[in-house]
Amino acid sequence: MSGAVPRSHSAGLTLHGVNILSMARHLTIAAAQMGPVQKEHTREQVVVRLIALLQQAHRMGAELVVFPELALTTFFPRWFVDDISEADHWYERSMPNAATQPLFDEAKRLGVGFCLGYATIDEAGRRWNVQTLVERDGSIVATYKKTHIPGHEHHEPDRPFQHAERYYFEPSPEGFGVWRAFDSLVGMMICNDRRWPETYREMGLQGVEVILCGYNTPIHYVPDPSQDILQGFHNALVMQAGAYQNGTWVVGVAKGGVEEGVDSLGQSMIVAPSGQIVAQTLTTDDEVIVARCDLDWCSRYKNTLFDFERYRRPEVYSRITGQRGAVLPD
Ligand code: CDT
Repeated sequence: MSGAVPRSHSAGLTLHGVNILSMARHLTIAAAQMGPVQKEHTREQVVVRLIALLQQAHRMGAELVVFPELALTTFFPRWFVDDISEADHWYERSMPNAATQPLFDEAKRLGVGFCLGYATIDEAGRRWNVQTLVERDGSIVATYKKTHIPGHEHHEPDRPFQHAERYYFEPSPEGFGVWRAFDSLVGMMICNDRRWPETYREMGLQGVEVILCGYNTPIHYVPDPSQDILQGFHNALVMQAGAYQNGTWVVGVAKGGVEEGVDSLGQSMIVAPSGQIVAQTLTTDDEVIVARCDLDWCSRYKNTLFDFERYRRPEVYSRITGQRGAVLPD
């Protein structure tokens, strides 16, 4: 477990003779990384693993446990099926449901909240890649839908494996919410969202203190394999930058290892508002890391270098929302 308050923060922090540290808000968060989930693994088998991770995180003091993107199944967008209804069995119709109820029950019994990624089909038949945030009392805080859907819409048979997320999921029209939960301000993003600075800024502008992110990142990037060796670097780069530039904690959680022959990144991490990595996984298997997150550390950045109200210049940022692609000068 990482004690995520550096010595320089803890020494001599008194106000009118009271140790400010004892007043500080803390939230102990676990990143519950998963190793692969193979095609033949059932929801019930996966939920047994999730409960074991949850219990381990609880023993390590966690109040909030973050699981990966599409945690209940294998990363099925790696296969293309002409008739999409043949893929319906990868999607949840409700949450909780019979398979996941034991996870909800155990979390409530332990008084631990969690964030779970999965695929869902709603009542209108629309397909989403989502994360649901559950409070320590078992109540559902929110379900976030993935905004940036990477990969391709059509079958690309020349690839060694597909990344057809744009076939299997709609991009969320809802944007990035921030919720009052866990005595904090909590936001969510899913995998590819973490590569986009707008993701963090949208939440930063709502005062976010903790951003939760599950991911499945294949090491091999088919359109440009020169990026393969940089997967770990890019993963850390974007989450550290997003944390620092918005004065927020970021928790990134992988489903890693070799899943159905495709090697995926581990390197789950908990990043402080300073941009420093305070905990990181060492394996690509089921593994829990924990950090005691000082939520008041956020204001050190939000009230100084990144005092948005004082220093931002939205009047000269109109391109950010006014156009999608780059428009080159004449
Ligand atoms: N799941 C997901 O979004 N993965 C993407 C892979 C790269 S796009 C083929 C990611 O951004 O990690």
